[in-house]
Amino acid sequence: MQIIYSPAHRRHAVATEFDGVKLIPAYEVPERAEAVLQALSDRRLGAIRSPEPFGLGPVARVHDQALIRFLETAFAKFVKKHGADVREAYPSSWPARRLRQVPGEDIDGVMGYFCFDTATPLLDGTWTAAREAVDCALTAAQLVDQGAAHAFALCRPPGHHAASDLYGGYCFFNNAAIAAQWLRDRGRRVAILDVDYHHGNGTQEIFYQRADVLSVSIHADPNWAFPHFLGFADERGEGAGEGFNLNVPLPYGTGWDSYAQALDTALAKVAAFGPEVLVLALGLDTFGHDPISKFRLQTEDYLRMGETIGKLGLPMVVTMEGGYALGQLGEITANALEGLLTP
Ligand code: Q9C
Ligand code: ZN
Repeated sequence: MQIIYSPAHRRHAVATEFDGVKLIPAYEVPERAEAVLQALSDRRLGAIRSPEPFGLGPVARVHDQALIRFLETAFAKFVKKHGADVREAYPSSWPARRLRQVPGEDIDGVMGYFCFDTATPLLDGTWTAAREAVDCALTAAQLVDQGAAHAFALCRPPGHHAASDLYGGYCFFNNAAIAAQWLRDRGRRVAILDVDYHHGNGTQEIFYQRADVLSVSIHADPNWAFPHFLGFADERGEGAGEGFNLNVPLPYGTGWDSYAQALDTALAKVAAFGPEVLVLALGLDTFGHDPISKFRLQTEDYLRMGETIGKLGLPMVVTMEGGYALGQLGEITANALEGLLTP
């Protein structure tokens, strides 16, 4: 399995201390990708290569031009307004219920318009890092399009919370959706399976009205988990897309036995769709020791998860999504990929 990695992800790094004082903990940190790279290389899971540049064309197939332009220019505008010592740009207010849904012209209004949470700062290097993460996903898609059985895009920042014109949940561009659309544009029949602990709200929104891409997500029930406002079981797609979205929300404390049942349900839906390629949005935050999550999967369970998904026998583009247990993230990612490769 080829592994696509770019060191550009390091350009997106939030400050963890200020004047020697520790700040509130950051979770989506560069050490994540480095830990995964190290484990995949130690376990000899495949050759590690750099992404090819695909430009913004494939990004614009999924994201609105306004969001793309915003992400390219927002940090500079924020610094211009708030001062050169600012390192992280966050929104300060949002067009919530009963407010007008217009971005306006002030950067603070525009931030709130495009961003849906307080966990996703824009930094000086975010644009570069996010673009390279997309290129990793597209390079993986191209390898699979050219006949590879599997390719793993070590994307950072992750992508599945990013919708056509919204970013958040540590995500800027939806790497998996962009890869899926790129494959569609080459005539491939594509399904997306998202096993990140959090609902893939961005991916769902992007394909919600379409019957040509199946979107399936297994995740913590939004009644008590992020992203809170999407990911319920009754969201099944709309219009032509009715029946082409499946959400499998799971209870607090879910362990492997119930997870395995949910996975069977999800895989049956994927198999019935009859895809030629599966895009697997691989989040590793279902792990029992993940610092922000409440499922109880164990280290060995990822071998079984990989094996179960691998049994579909489909070519697979795998994108890295969440997973924050730095000490074990490399091992569980390697387990999932090794499981996928098990015949
Ligand atoms: N106490 C992904 O896994 N909320 N995103 C964090 C921490 C945001 C997760 C709350 C979670 C975003 C890709
Ligand atoms: Zn997640």
